[in-house]
Amino acid sequence: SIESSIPQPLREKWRKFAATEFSTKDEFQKEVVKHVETTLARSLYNCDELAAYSGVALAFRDRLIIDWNKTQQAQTFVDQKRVYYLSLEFLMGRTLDNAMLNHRMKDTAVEGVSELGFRMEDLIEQEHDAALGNGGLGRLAACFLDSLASLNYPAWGYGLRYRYGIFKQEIIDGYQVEVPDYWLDFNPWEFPRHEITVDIMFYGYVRKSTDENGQTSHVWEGGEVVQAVAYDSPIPGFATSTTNNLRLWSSKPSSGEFDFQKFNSGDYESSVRDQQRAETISAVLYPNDNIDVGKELRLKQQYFWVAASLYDIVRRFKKSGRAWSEFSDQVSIQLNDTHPTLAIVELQRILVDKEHLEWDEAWNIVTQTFGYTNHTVLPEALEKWSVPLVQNLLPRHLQIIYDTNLFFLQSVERRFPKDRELLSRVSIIEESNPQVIRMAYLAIIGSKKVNGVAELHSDLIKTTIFKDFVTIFGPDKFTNVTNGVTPRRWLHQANPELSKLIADKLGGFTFLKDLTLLNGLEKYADDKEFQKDWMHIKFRNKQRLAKYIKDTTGIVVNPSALFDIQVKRIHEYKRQQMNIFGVISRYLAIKKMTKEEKKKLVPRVSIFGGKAAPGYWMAKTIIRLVTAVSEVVNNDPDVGDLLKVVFIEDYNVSKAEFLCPASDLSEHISTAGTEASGTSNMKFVLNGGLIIGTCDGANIEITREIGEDRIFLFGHLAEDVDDLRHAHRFGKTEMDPALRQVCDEIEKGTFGDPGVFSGLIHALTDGGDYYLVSDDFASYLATHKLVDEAFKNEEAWAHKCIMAVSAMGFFTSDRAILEYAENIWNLEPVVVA
Ligand code: T68
Repeated sequence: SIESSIPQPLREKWRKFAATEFSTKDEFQKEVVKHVETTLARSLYNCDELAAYSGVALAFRDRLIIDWNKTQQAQTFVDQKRVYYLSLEFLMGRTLDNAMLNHRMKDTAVEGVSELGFRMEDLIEQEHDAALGNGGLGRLAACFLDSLASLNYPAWGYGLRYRYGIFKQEIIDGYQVEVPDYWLDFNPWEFPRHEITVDIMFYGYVRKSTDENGQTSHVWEGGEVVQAVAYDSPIPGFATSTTNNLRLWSSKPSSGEFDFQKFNSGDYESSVRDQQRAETISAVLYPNDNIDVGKELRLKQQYFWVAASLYDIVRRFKKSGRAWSEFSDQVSIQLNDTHPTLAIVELQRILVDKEHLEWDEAWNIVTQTFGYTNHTVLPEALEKWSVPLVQNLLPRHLQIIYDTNLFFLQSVERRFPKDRELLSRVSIIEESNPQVIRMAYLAIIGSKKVNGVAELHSDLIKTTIFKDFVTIFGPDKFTNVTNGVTPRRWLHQANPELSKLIADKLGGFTFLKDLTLLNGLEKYADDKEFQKDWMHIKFRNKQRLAKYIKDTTGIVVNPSALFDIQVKRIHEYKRQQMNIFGVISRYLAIKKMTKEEKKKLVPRVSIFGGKAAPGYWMAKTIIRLVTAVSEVVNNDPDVGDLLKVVFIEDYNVSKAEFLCPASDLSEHISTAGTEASGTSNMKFVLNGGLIIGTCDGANIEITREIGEDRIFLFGHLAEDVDDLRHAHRFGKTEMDPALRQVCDEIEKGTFGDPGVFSGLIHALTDGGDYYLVSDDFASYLATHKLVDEAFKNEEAWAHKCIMAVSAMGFFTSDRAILEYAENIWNLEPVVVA
């Protein structure tokens, strides 16, 4: 039974006056006006768009809360297994539009708002993106939360409540400039739970203590204590009452720590310094994607978040009164990459040091509870923490890691006697100077299952970086769950017209919950009327983007041109440099064309967007080259409409929502074997665009589903990469001639001071062309020619796009979550009445 503070006889009153959800336009409007007038203390005389947005958001928030309370009560009551998704990043974007759509109330709200004197599009724009993530990994976590709720799974997300999310990007004189993203001014979607706090310790020392029975245990004490405060956000499912919880932790000085003695005795400054030191922990998201920097504050963030979350999870489990042996029947914890790996150590510490279980019994529970998802094979991204750093910050955890390693290596030694090489290869501790802890190895050893995020990637981790662990644990511990994206946000919300057109053909919006139903579109792929409607929607989405480009950059682009988009974090492995080199090559070709030749050319708009990590000099240089090329090309009268180059400032989730529907072609062109999955490839195809891409990540499975004729693949295969790199290292290669021309042009100063770009050129030559731009360049250009040819035939193009969308059912995050639930978590849904 659920505990209640209200005695039984008095509960009737509560039930009689229980909050109810608005369901008509009138009721909605009444709620909005009430919130504007009371919650916000405004009136019809001073209600601007922000106030109107706030009123609408608060009205929907009330609906969310009612469902949220119901869900939490129902889930507690049935007391089934829950999954906890631990992620340092949740890239949620905006909430209002998603809440309206998931509650199937947007049409009502649009009309209601319009009668109150506002346009819903304008109100939606008032909301700040919740940008607590870098890129794919953080957005995946957000899509998974949407699917978990939509499929009625009892699930909580746990993360950090950063005061500053990913920085805002400004482009000044062609260069990226970072501006802090303070997003908490007005955030109606979060609920501070000041009563839910956890004290977290750092530093200190470990003391052995012996009790009256002669049992020894470890006591960690004498450290500095920081308090974690919970902030909760409701996560509504689509067309269901299930509303799950995202709990983010914020740091503040623990009540004992903020020193009132100092404060009163005049040492005000140092008392404020203590406060700031505590608050620093959750102050800012590290802005790096696919790179490990190893800073102490990052380690503090990780432990702070993991310890608070585990305390919370264990507290909830203990309330159920079950035996420890049932823990992993009630709890699954998924580790989103290695960032939360300390959770493995922390649970072992709680069970052994606090709950006094035997080591082996505790370790059994731990290894039945965790699952680890790997998102990268790039060596520079694999987390390693320096032993002295951990020794100082988390002395007891280091002991547990050493013991874990010892027991693990002993078991390996028993099974593979005398293979000293193997032991040193799989040791959690790398014998470098200083020694470092290989977090991925710890995550594998402490988890029940390990998964990659696309087939190729899951194969690669088994045959390269984690090969030895497949030998040791057997192949069944390693599995694949190909990523997916939520079709609610990435089709229905981002592209309402296309969603409606599809629903008209398929007889309703059920496809949003069972995306395989899209295959019902196949039979309309040849239908000329349907093709026309389809392409018309694409055109309108391109017009909207053209207007945005004009308004924000002044560049005028022709919406009939082929829109070629590459938007994602800027990284050498993603090869935006190859894209811009290709653009330069096209520019040089146009400069040489006759009038007649120009007439036959398909006009193009090359659109780039994405953030560079602030310390990633090469990535910043790539941005500078794109902006430099755009200045030259866009102003060259020889070129006119045939080629425009645009850099979209500050790419984020809400911009992705209008970019994905507006592409004819998008670029997913990483060096084979480097992009674990990619998820924007899925979003672009789902919105009726084609892709040009390498045989990498999920591109391979997309090809398998939609068919080779509906994707433009090029370049070398992952299996060739080692040999090609080897050839470069030993100087056995010549640069591709077209690429040579591009480099010459840059070096001539056509795009401004060539010194600025020397790093990029250098990477291709003396740098050994690690990302194989030269090797893939000819095939890249040839494939772009095929794209141009294909685009000339509008009907054939429309046919390809429709056929591709009809085969995208596999790439919903619902399918991914079902696979996790069945193969990894053993989780059952809970239906809320
Ligand atoms: C991405 N990883 C993969 N990492 O690159 C992408 N890294 O292929 C995949 O589709 C996606 O994960 C989802 O699986 C990232 O986004 C990071 O952002 C990151 C953040 C911190 C440290 C390291």
